[in-house]
Amino acid sequence: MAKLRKDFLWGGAVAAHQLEGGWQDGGKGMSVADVMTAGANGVARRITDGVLPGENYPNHEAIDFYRRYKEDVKLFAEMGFKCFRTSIAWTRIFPNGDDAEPNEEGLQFYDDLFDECHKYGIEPVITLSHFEIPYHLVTEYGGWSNRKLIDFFVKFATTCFKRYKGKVKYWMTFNEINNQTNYQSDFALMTNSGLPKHEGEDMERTMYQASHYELVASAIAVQEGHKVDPDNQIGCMIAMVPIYPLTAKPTDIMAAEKAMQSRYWFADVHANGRYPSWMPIFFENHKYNLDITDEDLETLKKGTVDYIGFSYYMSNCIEDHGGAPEYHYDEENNGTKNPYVKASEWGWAIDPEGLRYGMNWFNDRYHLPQFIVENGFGAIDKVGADGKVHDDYRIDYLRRHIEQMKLAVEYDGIDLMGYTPWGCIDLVSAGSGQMDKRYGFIYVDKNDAGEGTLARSRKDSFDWYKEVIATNGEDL
Ligand code: P53
Repeated sequence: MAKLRKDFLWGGAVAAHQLEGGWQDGGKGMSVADVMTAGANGVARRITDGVLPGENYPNHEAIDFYRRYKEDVKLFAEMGFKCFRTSIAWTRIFPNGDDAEPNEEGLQFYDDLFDECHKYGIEPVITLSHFEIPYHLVTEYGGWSNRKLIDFFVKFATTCFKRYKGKVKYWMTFNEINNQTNYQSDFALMTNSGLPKHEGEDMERTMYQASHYELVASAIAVQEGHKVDPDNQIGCMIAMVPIYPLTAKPTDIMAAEKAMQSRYWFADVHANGRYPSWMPIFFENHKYNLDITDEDLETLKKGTVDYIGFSYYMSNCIEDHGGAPEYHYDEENNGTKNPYVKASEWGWAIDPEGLRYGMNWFNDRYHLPQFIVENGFGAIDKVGADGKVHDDYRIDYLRRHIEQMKLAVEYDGIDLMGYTPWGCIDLVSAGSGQMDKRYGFIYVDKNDAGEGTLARSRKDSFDWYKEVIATNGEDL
């Protein structure tokens, strides 16, 4: 029976904009995350027209990792982290996105952070674009609807590959690039692609165009990254939310299959280097007339990824919605409740087997190593009378997912590089902007109202995860 690799990358994951704060420090420019207000459970974040007085922007301070990272990395080391996944805020390196020269102070910050990680033998795992596009690229260029973004991104990526050569080996290009399948969502369009919604614009078409430019940019970055250092491992990052058929009715099966195609074609392009066969037909039937050149298609072929990085939180479910023969997928409205699984307070279906299913699904299609770069349980934590958070519900969620992850390795033969649970330290929720939706092993004293000392403390899950790592996943 196969086992987890000896050098399995246990760690934790975050993104720059959700924990750093210091939104104007060290020459940083404004990103799309800086114009998003705090929402609540069930209340969407608003995207404002620039930073407006009187609004609450939780990412501006976040948990002040920008100043406290040494203390935090020390706690990660205490848990035995082998790796730490974060992103490089594009706006620390190129404050406006189209600057001629990078910002030295921003580059230095990540040098210092990576040095601090290596001090403890912690390998940085870096996402280049994680929901934090320079806001200037949105207002001046229309975000990723503009082909010029390819050059800006490639310049950013190449600057990072060169600067951090020898310090960073594991990279990913675009975080959860397939979230924008939900083109009806202002949040998904803005965070993935810096696309504001315009009245009368077919946002589905715009989403396909923007995604194409991103995939071309990713393919160029992969090639550049390999040129700078052939040891670089550069992956994609896909949000794996399996979509199951509600019943065995053949049209439910077909609706689910087509929904999976609509959500995961991004991975096909990243890994196979070409569009799947249904897509040119889909574009033609919808008269999309996209800007996809022959040269682009060549680039996609040459820039395939080294591994499949993915997040896994939940599964989804669908029934035939009368869409035959195309089965056009509307992510916002086509989902249905799966009667066999319970959901979190935020309505996210808790489905550990879905993780194993997703891993098999990727493996059958791409035959590449995989890296689970996000998984976790967002919950309201209560500090006990003893001053500690007793988060047995989080331990339970993670334990059940790690069990399934191990089965995928042991029985299904999947080559798994590592596992980095999301929000290893409490941080600002991407979807809701809340602080009180927590994922961490480390508690941060700050609430939705922004009150608290920002002090860090260990939850019960901290000690549990430390043991999991120490035994390479044997002691759960
Ligand atoms: P939050 C939606 C569905 C699945 C994953 O999410 C998602 C989202 C966007 O909200 O995002 C990823 O904070 C993302 C992280 C994010 C994390 O999941 O809404 O890569 O930035 O924080 C958890 O609870």
